Amino acid sequence: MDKTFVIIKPDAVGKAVIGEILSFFERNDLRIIELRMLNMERPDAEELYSVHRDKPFYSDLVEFITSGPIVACILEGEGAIERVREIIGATDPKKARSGTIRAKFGTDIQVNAVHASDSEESYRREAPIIFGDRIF
Ligand code: FUP
Repeated sequence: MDKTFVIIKPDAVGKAVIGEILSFFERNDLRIIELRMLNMERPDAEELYSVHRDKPFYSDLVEFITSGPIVACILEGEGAIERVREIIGATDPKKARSGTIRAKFGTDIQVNAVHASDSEESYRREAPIIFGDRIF
């Protein structure tokens, strides 16, 4: 079964919509098979966003994701990576299709409620940052 990695970011945790966001996934036949609330360590945040290391927004991104508690999970279901990307919507909440998580809960292109792996390769790099290699 396909799996993907999701983070509910500090803004959404602060808005107390963890349950609502998890419900989006459960309603769409994605099962939560790992779930953890934590404060992300800075080196882990740097690894999560390593593909953006050279971008101007990189340091703000690391600051933001380490600014408060997050909820990380692994979701399982057919076509999980692609389907979760559909459910969360475009990176910029203003451009996200209505009915998506980012359209409903996101604020702007950085403060956008959730992260989800965008490929199998990303999933294999990102999920162990929080859950270790035992998930494979
Ligand atoms: P996504 O995969 O939809 O999260 O989007 P990206 O991988 O392109 O971006 C990763 C994170 O960088 C986003 F969650 C928000 C942030 N970002 C900015 O802060 N500014 C930008 O111009 C683009 C992305």
